[in-house]
Amino acid sequence: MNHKRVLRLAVTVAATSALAAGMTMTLTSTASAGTTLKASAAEKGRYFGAAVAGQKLSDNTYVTILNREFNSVVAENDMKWDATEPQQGRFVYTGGDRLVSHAQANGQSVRGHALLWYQQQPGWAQNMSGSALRSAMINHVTQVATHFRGKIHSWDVVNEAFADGNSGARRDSNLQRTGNDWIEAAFYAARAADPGAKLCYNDYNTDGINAKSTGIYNMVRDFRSRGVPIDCVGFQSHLGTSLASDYQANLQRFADLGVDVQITELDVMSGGNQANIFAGVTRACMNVSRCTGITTWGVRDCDSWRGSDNALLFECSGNKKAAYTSVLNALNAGPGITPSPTTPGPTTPGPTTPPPTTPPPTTPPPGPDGCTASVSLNSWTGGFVASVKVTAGSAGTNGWNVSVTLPGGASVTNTWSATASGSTGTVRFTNVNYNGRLGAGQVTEFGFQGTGSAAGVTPTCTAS
Ligand code: G2I
Repeated sequence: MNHKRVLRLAVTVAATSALAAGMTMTLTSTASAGTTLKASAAEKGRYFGAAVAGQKLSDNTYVTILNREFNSVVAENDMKWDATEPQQGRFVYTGGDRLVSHAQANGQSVRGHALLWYQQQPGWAQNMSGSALRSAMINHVTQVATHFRGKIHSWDVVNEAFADGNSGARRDSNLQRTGNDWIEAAFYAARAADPGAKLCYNDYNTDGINAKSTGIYNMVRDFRSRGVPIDCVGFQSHLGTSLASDYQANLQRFADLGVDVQITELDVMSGGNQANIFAGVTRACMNVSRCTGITTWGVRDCDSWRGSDNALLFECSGNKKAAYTSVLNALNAGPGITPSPTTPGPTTPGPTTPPPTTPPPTTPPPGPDGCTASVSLNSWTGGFVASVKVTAGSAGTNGWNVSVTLPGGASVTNTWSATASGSTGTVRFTNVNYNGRLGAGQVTEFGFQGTGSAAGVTPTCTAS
């Protein structure tokens, strides 16, 4: 088969799968000859990223490679729970902010890693359980995602929540013991805090169709069917000396659920096969139209958590390895995509809100003067997160406030994108300076978190 035919075939496969996933895209069918990972990936509509350890940003060899080759970064450790909330309620963003500044100055997008993980929890959280931990973890998600709002391309909202082995079940952890709905509660809170970020579930040992990846697949399918706001799945891909033959098929089955897939922590054991495995992963991503980018977990071999495995694309000296060339060639040979602009994730009500009894009209009638508000609740025993949608009527608004009467015993503990007055009984939420002025029919969202139950609350909206 000649080269052109291979390319045409691959393009057809990508186009078919994208259409199956209901996505519009433009195909670029020409082979390219980019000379850096980021240029070659960008020509094909993807990003190429690296995990960055904060202290390496003062190493010249490292930074030179990072900025020349990568157009996406992720904090190897600086955005984890132990780094960002070392004491409960005391947030430290120094490392994360430094990485975001570096990225902004160098045209790199930022993956956020990781809002909730059973490892790298601060001591205070490790010692918590039950509804206290549930509130603390949702607050953590809300605070951190709010701090970085607008700056994160994709968040790993939940990392490594599934068990290894054949069970296909959740991993036991203090987070899991707060109730099986902890993952969806985290996704709702992250969506409310940063509506523009893609929200991902991220895990390892998911490099093919196996019990663990199938457990995750079933969760994602369930989330999509119920409108839980998940946009992407991360496949860490810490790999050994072989690549599962169904690696690409596994990515594709997730993509077919309507989520993006990303290779999030790629590194490969050195040895005879390293370059081939790196190329195989890259080809698989290129052949799946919803595979939007690849991140290696570090830059040079000596930056890697895998130490003597020499698992990355550059030698310590900065020299490119054979694996680098094989990845670059696979990027250049791959079919291109121009994904349609970021589609907002589902905004359907949370799990405790009953479904509407009549389907919404396709063309909404003109709104009334003033404004309307609707609430979607995510509740668990002892607490809730409420996302409130404010819609301006036909005259638009200069400002708005929304009143909510909470049942006895319920109390608001945290609010975002609005200012609350009161915390129990009737609580009044007023716009903040950037979301008060709405055009006719325009929508904005704010949220609040609380203890107790908010079941059945009905918000009323007043415009000014
Ligand atoms: O374990 C490899 C990765 C698996 N997936 C999730 C990733 O977040 C994880 O990354 C690794 C980092 O590469 C390590 O650098 O996660 C480890 C645990 O958070 C990181 O190791 C930690 C050490 O455990 C700490 O003792 C150390 O203070 O790195 C810290 C900073 O060097």
